[in-house]
Amino acid sequence: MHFSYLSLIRQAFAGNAGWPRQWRDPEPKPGYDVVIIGGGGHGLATAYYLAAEHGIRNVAVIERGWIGGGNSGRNTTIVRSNYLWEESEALYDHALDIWQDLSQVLNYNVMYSARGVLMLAHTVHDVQTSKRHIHANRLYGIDNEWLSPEECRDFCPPLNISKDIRYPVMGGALQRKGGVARHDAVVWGYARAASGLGVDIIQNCEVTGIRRSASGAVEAVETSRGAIKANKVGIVAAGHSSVVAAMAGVRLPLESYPLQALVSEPLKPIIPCVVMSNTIHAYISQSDKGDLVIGAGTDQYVSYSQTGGLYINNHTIEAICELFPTLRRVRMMRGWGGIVDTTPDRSPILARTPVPGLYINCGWGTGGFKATPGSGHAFAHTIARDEPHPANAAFTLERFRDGRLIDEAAAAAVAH
Ligand code: FAD
Ligand code: PYC
Repeated sequence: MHFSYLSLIRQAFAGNAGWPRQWRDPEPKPGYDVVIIGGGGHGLATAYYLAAEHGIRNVAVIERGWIGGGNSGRNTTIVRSNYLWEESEALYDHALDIWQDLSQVLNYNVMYSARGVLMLAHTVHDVQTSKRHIHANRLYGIDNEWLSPEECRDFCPPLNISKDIRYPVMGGALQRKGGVARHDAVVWGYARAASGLGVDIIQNCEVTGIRRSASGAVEAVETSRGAIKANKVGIVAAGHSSVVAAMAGVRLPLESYPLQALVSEPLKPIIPCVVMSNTIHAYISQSDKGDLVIGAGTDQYVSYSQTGGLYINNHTIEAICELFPTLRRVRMMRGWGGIVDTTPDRSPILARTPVPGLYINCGWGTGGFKATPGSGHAFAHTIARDEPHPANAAFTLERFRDGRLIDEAAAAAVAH
């Protein structure tokens, strides 16, 4: 991509053959050192760190639609690192460290805002698991603290803590360093910085096959714009990872589910932080434009539909109105779905595969946005050196064979 003031408009018309030459996506070269399949935040961050930190600039990011058109541009932008197990704490905190000065590093305002993530507890079980998380996080040096119902209300004044609602608030776990960032800015920031270092970003180009040599190693990708040779290939195609990996004969333990979100009309500032509730399946924050950004749990059934079931949004809105009665008359403007791929232990796979030269970054399920910088950083290391970075060493494919699972179902914070 070549970026200019009109980049926003051009992204909306990513089939840009009619645009002046300097605005068009590059034609794919016959071959690259590394081809990244998928132009979401994780794929673009990987390309950026390959170029910026490993000096590997002969890189292409192949995107079948437009960059950021997948989950990266569809999520509710929540950033936090309050996961349960040390392996995850290391990975998500690695990302949180990078978020701190990402805007300066990319010279692009990604609007990271550490306004605090408050995860509510509504049952005795919630209280116990939240406190377990808090203790585990503090032992690891991650900030997380328990708030009483009144302290929750003081932190987020519109929150209803009355005792007569269906699931009264019994307290909450607050990670002050958590917050939000602007999802499309993250994509554009990484894309512009990678492009500036020589990475080719090729939109409207679908990968349809992965070719292997007689020795079994990866040698090329087949695309809707012809074959492109590649010494190494990284699959970063959330929601469709298993379909793409199958092109190289690799089976992945993934299921794909729709996950939905919706936004309201813009309002004056009213929700000062992020509030999440796994028990009643809803989470909310307010964007800097003023829209309330609301998300749901996953659909009950596997599907590739980017709409999702209507009942999910009704249920979510009911839950939000119970927690925030003052929002009852707010109008919702838009809703959408994304396809998330989930592993059996709800932790990602970020690793080499049994196919030489083929690497996989997938399985982030409902929670990969927050990981974008850390994931790209660690995945670039894995591809460049053919060995994992310490932050992703445990997130192998083999853990499902060996039973070394990293069970984060409770920490996913979104109902599955
Ligand atoms: P994507 O952005 O989906 O990029 C993958 C790309 O691969 C796509 O652009 C796709 O077009 C491309 N692709 C697929 N197949 C091919 C092919 N054959 N050839 C070429 N390209 C291909 N996470 C959080 O941490 N916090 C949140 O608040 C949060 N909220 C969410 C809310 C919703 C509604 C959804 C759907 C997800 C949410 N997530 C959240 C999860 C998060 O969005 C994802 O984990 C993350 O964005 C994944 O990024 P990615 O770059 O891997 O994938
Ligand atoms: O992982 O924090 C998260 C999240 C929020 C909404 C969807 N995922």
